This record gives sequence, structure tokens and C-alpha cells, in this order.
Amino acid sequence: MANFHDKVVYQIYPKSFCDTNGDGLGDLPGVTARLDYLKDLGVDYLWLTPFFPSPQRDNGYDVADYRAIDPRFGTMEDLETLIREADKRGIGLMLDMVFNHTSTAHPWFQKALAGDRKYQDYYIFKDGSPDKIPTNWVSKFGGPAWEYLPALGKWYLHLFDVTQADLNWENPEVRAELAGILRFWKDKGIKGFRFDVVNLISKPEVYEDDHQGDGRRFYTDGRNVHRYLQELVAAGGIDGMITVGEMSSTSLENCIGYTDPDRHELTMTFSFHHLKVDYRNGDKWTLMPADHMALKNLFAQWQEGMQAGHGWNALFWCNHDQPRAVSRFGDEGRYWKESAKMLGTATHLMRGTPYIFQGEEIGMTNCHFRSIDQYRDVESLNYYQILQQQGKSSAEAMEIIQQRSRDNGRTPMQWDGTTHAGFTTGTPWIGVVDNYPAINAAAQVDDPDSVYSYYKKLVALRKQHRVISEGQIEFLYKDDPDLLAYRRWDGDSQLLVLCNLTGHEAPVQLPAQWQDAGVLLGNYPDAAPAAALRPYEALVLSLD
Ligand code: TEU
Ligand code: CA
Repeated sequence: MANFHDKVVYQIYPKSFCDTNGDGLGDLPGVTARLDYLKDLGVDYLWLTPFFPSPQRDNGYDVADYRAIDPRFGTMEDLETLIREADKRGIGLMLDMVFNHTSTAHPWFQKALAGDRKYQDYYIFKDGSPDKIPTNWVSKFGGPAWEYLPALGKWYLHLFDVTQADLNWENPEVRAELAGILRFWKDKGIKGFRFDVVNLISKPEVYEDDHQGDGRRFYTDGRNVHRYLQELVAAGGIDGMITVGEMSSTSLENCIGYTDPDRHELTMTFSFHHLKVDYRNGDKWTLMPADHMALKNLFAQWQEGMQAGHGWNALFWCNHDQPRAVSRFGDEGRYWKESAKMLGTATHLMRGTPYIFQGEEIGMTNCHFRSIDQYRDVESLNYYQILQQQGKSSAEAMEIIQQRSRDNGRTPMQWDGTTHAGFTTGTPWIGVVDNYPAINAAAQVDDPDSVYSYYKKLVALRKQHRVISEGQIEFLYKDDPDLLAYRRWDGDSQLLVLCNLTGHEAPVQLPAQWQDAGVLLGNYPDAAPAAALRPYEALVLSLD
């Protein structure tokens, strides 16, 4: 069975990728228009975040119809053209299935609101009075996770925005509807799926207050989640297709369960522990420099643990919910190019399937917006208020939003040095980062030393060297806080990957057999085994 170990996925946030009709919103024809660029980069699959009809309260993660295209993004014909044109270039499409919740604008929820019992049972409604919230759980976007509907005398659960009502997976009719949606897209020629927060679908039998946390321990990796996934995959007819589950606050044990091929659940999982090493006490809204030891330990634990358990990781730094990696873990100033390449090296040569988020391959940075009016994300707007209610000044709140906002990953793709970075001829829905005259795709595609060319090489290497796609992994120099290092091996071929996570020199004592090994890759011109790595240096040595 296909294992996707030598594949690379490119994530597209269509709203910010390429606008072809001047309305300031990226669209599906915009993706088609850029397929040659993606083909040149060498990626195998495109994961497109949701473009289904939606009130866009959460940029499309509030779906009102799972089987249609929001006219803002184009038509079904545009999608069919994209599928066909991508296929000609050997690229498959993966769609984003938001199955934990629907928009409250979805007809199912609307029928529930109108009193239809069948559809009320599609969601998690609890009878009660307005003064008695069912549990004290907190929404992931801030505030209570329940909303009261006076007309029905009921509360409904929403783990995310108030317009994102959680579906009731206990109801077999819901599960059958969702499997039908997968079959619908598979029949259209879609090659794989990403499942949004799919480890939150199985809720507890009894709803109780959480006196230790925000409620997540009651529904994360819930009691029936593995059974529901197995059923969905079988009923949706997607076993053997490429799938990735987004796992919120998950555990290694569960991710092994989700991805062990013998269990027929998912191909791989996104976990986020490594992207919380700069959250003080796990709180996204309290700033802290990245803890490199924690980062190294998490990589080692997940890479070695998934290997031991026959699981498979999705490898990534960036997505539409995360600040830009080069701004966060690298140095977007003096060592912009070196650190962007080093970060790419670190994940691409690990055991797993790499994901490139649009713009990462050209080293796009955080947006550094100066006013809250420039932000668009519901989470940022909510927390700007919440932080001030908690006693922060507006300037302090702004600094946190600047570093943590999901909009950092959502600014328009920087195609070239023309107005609005070539993203649109109109007014973009969110501002373009002002460094686009220097950081853009047109400036990089033909430059052999660019971040783009380096990413292109990383993608190609995975296909040329079995040791990258199939090799074993072990982490080295585990006590050195500056050096992320691992060894890959497959038969006689071996790789040593060394990454300096810092802006200063990092001494390294190479074992004898590596001292005159060949250099497979490096982000400095005269790469060679040495006594120290230069700032943000990445060095990949190989032995055959
Ligand atoms: O994100 C899930 C999620 O919980 C986080 O990424 C979240 O944005 C962050 O932890 C808040 O601090 C997925 C989607 O990727 C995201 O865009 C959606 O908003 C969310 O689900 C709801 O569908
Ligand atoms: Ca458009």
C-alpha cells in the first residue's frame, strides 16, 4: 500500500494565495494560474484550506455547505479545471474537512433552530436555563464554550467560535452524512484529505465541570475517536488515500494509534507540542523566547516514539494558524536567509512527510502590523480585548498580538515586487507585508542561492535518497541546547543532520567516522565538517 513517505505536501490558504478577478480575495483560478510554480518546486500534493460556502467568521472553518464552492473562491467548474490541470502536472489535491463542527448557518443547524428534532440530534444541545451553563468549559477562541438559545430553552456546545456548533458524532446519521461528503469529493477526483481538529470529535458520556483546566481533557482524543475514524475511512472509501489529521493537544500514544497502518485510520498526524515551546506555561498569550531544549526533546520524543510505534508524522513549522517560522525560530534580520534554510533542513530530513506552507519556501516573515484595525482573525480580535480586560495596556496587548496572531501566516503570498506583491490588482482583504519588494518569489526562482532554490533541493533530495524517506532516525547531542542533530540510516547509507538553532557559533565534536564524510547539503557556501557550526548553519553529511 502507498505510504507517501517520499511525498511533499504544499499548503495553500486560497484567500491569500492569488487573486485573479481583482476583488482582493485569492481564488481557485489563482491556484490554477500558479501550478507551474508549484510543479517547479516539486511538490506532490496541495492541501487547500476550506473554500466552501461559509459566513467566513473563521475564514472558512465555519462551513455552511460541504458539497459546494463559495462563489468568492470560484465555481465547481473552476475546481474541476484545477483538479485536471494539477493532475497533468502530477499534483494531487487534498481538501480540508471540518467535521468537528459546522457553521450555525449550515441548513442542519438552521433546521435544529427551527425545532426539528432530527437535526437537533446532529449537534450537542443541553436543556437548561440561561443562568445555568452546562459546564465551565472554555472556547478555544476565548469565552464560554456554550451558547444559550432562549427560543429553544437549550444550550449548544461550540469548542471554537459561537458560530461553529460542534457536531454530535454519537449520532450514526451524522457519521453517515460525513462519510457521504468524502465520497462526493473522491468522485470529483480529490486525492486526499486533511481533517480539522479531528481528535476532538468524540465527546464524553457525561458532561462535567473541569476544575483543573479548560475542559479539553474530557474531549481530546475522546473515548470513541479511533472507532469513529476507522468507520469514517471505511464508509468514506478513502483507505489508501493520503490523509492527515490535525490533532489538538494530543498524545504520542494516540498519534501512534491514528497512524499505525494496520489500524486503517489516517496516514499521518499534525501535533503541535513543538510549536508551544515559546508559550510560557503553555499559554499562547504570554510571550517567551523559544526553549531550545524543550524543542529538541519534543522532536526526539515524537520522532523516535512514532518510529517505535509504527506511526507517521506530518513535519511542519508553519501553517495558517501559526506565526512565520523564520520570524519565530530564526532571525528575520541579519540571518534571514541562513535561518530560513536551516529551519527547512531541520524538518524536511526527519522521518515523516514534510508540509510547506505558502510563502515559507521564499522565507516570508511575520506581518508586524501596527494597529489592531489591520488584523482580521477572530481569535486575534477577541484576545486583544481579553488581554486588556486582564489588565494589560493596549501597547502590551498589541505586542502579544503582533507575535502570536494567526494573521502572521495569512498575509498575501509575495509573488513579485509590483503593487500588493502581485497578489491582486484590487485591494487585498488583509495587508501585504511591507518587505515584499525584497522578499518575493520572482526574485528567487532563478537564483540558485535563494531560499526557494534550497527548498526545491530539499524536496528533490527526499525523492533521490531512500535514507530520507524510509530511513531510521535517532537524535544526537541531546544535552546540547544549541544543536538540533539527528542521524538517519538505511542499509549502508547514513546521514548526519546538524542544525545550529542559534545566532552564535555552536561547537560540535564530530565522531571520527563523520570527520571526512561527504557534504550532501549546507546553507553556507563552503560547507564542510568543522569544529563549530556558524550562526544558524545547517550541515548535512552523508556516508555510503
Ligand atoms: O485549528 C485548530 C486549533 O485549535 C488551533 O490551531 C487554533 O487556531 C489555535 O490553537 C488557537 O490558539 C483548526 C484550524 O486550523 C483553524 O484555522 C480553525 O480556526 C480551527 O481548527 C477551527 O476550525
Ligand atoms: Ca478573487
